[in-house]
Amino acid sequence: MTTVNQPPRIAVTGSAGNIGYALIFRIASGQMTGGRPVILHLLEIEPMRKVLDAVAMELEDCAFPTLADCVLATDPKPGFRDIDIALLVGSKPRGKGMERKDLLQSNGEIFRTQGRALNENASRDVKVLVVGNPANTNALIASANAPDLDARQFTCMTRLDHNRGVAMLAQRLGCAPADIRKMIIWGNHSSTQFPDPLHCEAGGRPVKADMEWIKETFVPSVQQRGARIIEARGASSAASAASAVIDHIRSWMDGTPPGDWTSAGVAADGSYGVKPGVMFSYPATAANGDWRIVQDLELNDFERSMIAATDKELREERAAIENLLP
Ligand code: NAX
Repeated sequence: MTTVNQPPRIAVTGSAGNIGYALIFRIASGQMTGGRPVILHLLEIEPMRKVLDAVAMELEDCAFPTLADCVLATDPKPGFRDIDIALLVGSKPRGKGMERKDLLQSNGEIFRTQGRALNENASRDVKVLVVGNPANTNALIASANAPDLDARQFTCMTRLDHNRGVAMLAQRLGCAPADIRKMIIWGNHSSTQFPDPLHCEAGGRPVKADMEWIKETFVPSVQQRGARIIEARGASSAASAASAVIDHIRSWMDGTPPGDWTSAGVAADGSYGVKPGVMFSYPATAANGDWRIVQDLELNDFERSMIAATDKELREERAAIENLLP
């Protein structure tokens, strides 16, 4: 296990991929750790080994004073040894003619293997963020296959969706993103997610709800933003996803600011009528390295129906991978 004086060990799977390439240089330069040194564990699959070697060469060439060491691995067992933070980004893209349930199965198997490897090899305090899609269900699988780790150590990423919501609302109101507080992404990181601006404040004042704009423009725009990027760029979001990974981990480690929360996919605990058994994105605060779901928000019928729809999809995903849960 890493001791207090040693740099944290941060593992990134899919290090040679699109998001990996946008992420690891930022981590190596200290942006995830507030300028403190880090040890990177870069994981890939064997066919990508040469590309991974090239990424490692580029890292060397940056001569970052904050990069204390770099470990390369294609096997998660040695790759996850003593790690403090696991960023599970790598997964398979949806192939031609592949059904969503086939993708759930084949990616689920990756996360079962990685959950077991984390259970056996990672630091007992490891913090896990699943980015690879379907992120919520992959996080559920990894957590379920790591019985010696607490389910609270596993999260999935909806921070990119959260940031997209903040940016769009700020644009609509003509203010800066930093003026917006209390955005919420509920549910699955998929097109059923519910970006909810109904509790937002701008410059410390509640934002007046324009239900028509929220229903017709805001919600579908946030839900479809990833697809729009793919359409325009010919590849999925990478730099903004990497930025959201940094934001999620910094919130988790450093805590969320007073008077605000963020969105994070955590194990459902019955809050807001979502029964345990899925990883669900909630409004959440972080303190002392632990997430807490924001309680007692008043929800209207529209919010309740949107939350129920995304919950339903997560139950269906769970049913499709039940065989991967011990
Ligand atoms: P890429 O296909 O560019 O990279 C994925 C990398 O993962 C590849 O290099 C691949 O070799 C590697 N990989 C596959 N299986 C692995 C394994 N078992 N161990 C280690 N590495 C493995 O995809 P990229 O654009 O980087 O996206 C990565 C994942 O993030 C995708 O599943 C994508 O859908 C998901 N996203 C999730 C987001 C979120 O907000 N949760 C937003 C961005 C992104 O769409």
